[in-house]
Amino acid sequence: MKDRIEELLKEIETFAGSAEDHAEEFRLKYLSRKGQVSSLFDDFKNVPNELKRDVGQLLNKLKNRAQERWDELRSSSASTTNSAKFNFDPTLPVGGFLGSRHPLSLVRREIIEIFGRLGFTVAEGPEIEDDWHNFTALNFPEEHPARDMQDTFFIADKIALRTHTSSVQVRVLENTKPPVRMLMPGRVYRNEAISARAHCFFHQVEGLYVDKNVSFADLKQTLLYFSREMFGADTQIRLRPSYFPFTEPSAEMDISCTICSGKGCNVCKHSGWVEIMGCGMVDPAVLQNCGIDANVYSGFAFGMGIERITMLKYGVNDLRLFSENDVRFIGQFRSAL
Ligand code: 2U9
Repeated sequence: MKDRIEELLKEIETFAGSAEDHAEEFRLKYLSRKGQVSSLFDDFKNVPNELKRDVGQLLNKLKNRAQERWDELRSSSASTTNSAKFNFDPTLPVGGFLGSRHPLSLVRREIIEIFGRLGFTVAEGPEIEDDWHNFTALNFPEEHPARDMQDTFFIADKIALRTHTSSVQVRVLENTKPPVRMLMPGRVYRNEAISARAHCFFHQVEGLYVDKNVSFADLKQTLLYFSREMFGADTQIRLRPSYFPFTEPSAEMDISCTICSGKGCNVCKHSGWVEIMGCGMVDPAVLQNCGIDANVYSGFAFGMGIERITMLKYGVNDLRLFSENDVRFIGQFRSAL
């Protein structure tokens, strides 16, 4: 019997079944109720008493080793079956679609990078704002429509989702002695019905430069530089008078149409110009509200929607695409930035 056990110990080490499922074939042959190991246990009762100790030890060794071999065969056959089933080779290098940055992130980074070359740094602030930072410090009169529930998402009395990142500029000015040269990127909220041209949230970048002797000419030159870096060296700008509570004088800035270069097309409604941002000199009352002496300092500010810049730069015609996360859309944007 000892010889038979030794033989089986060797055999199970080199077991190579012929069936597709080697582990099951092994179990049936050695470990099942009618298998060879079990039948040796049945024969054990016939072993003479003086040999029982030695044979018993050897038989237990065979049983344990057979059990181990079965486990080994089961795990190796599981991995081959899975690989074959899913045609998956985990050793292959990663390829195909690795993901991409969201177009709004790309454009936000590019805006920050361009103004960064002019010395602008980035500041961020809370999306839930109080009335002072979002409206009052910025010269919004009590009866201004933006303070209305129909335009702004109020959370509590005099607490709302910010409607612009100008509130961050107020916070910066309250806490910083000029010179201040900063960009405020961030998400803002307005109570609007969602359509191809409007959304209840969008993204802005606002800019602020406050120092002694800052002039409208500085503003104009800064925005010309930005426009040409962003849309190409041939880009022209024009400023049209406008009104904002927080700037005086105020203007809206157009660039020569990115699609037809000013010749006239559907995007520019045949005018040759498209509006990209608002701007102006910071109203002295706003500087005073923030604790800055308007007799010593002056400043300019501007604000733009990142969605609008992205739509013009990449020819996107529906605002909703930016928040749907459809990879057929966002996967088209690749950049080193
Ligand atoms: C302070 C002083 C001045 C920020 C400015 C604009 C003009 C502007 C809009 C453009 C399109 C917002 O995204 S949009 O709807 N913004 O036209 N924003 S000047 O002026 C400030 C801000 C803060 C303390």
